[in-house]
Amino acid sequence: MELFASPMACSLASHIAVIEAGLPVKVRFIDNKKTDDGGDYYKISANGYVPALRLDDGLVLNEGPSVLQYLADRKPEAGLAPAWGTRERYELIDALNYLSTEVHKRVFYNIFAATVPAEAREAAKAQLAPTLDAIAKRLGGRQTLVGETFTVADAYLVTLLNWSVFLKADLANWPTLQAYHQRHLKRPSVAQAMGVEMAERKRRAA
Ligand SMILES: N[C@@H](CCC(=O)N[C@@H](CS)C(=O)NCC(=O)O)C(=O)O
Repeated sequence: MELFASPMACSLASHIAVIEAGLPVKVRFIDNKKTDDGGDYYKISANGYVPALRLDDGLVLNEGPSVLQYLADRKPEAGLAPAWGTRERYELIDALNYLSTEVHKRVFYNIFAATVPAEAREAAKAQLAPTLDAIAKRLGGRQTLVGETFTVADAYLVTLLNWSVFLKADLANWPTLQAYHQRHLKRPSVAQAMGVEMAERKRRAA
């Protein structure tokens, strides 16, 4: 399997999941819609976005929630997703879809994407604090977003909280989110994936 990713983009969540699950997945960074061997990334992802997980049979999954759940289901013993059919599995799907649509696309995408008109960007920036309020409410007093242990929803939320910090949102205003973020930054899989991705960013900036 191959995971196509961009350093510190939303694909970081899938990179964390790969490490957590200990799966034989090659992580390949794309740059300017080119793969690491100079290939046209649009031939892999029709939309040109990451993450994309190419399975050994050639099927490409290109949406964060499906990539994350596929990886989790390849290694059930890693506990990255509750079993299918359980109440908790639907909580996980709910959390992933919420993060992907309401948080990632509706807020962060509109802040970061160069093609978004200034007015829409300002509107999205104004949504950041209320969105962090909503996430803090969803997390409540728990240590993880779904159930009692780390799941792929946490891998996704850490990624989004990284962006909040990058945008200078002071997480001290959301103490439970700040504590959650700091705790998860120390998780070995998160530290490892972020170390690799930050090094790739540095290499590109040099
Ligand atoms: N619907 C996709 C969206 C993924 C997405 O927006 N990826 C961003 C990086 S965080 C990307 O590749 N953007 C580049 C582009 O859209 O050209 C998902 O939920 O995974």
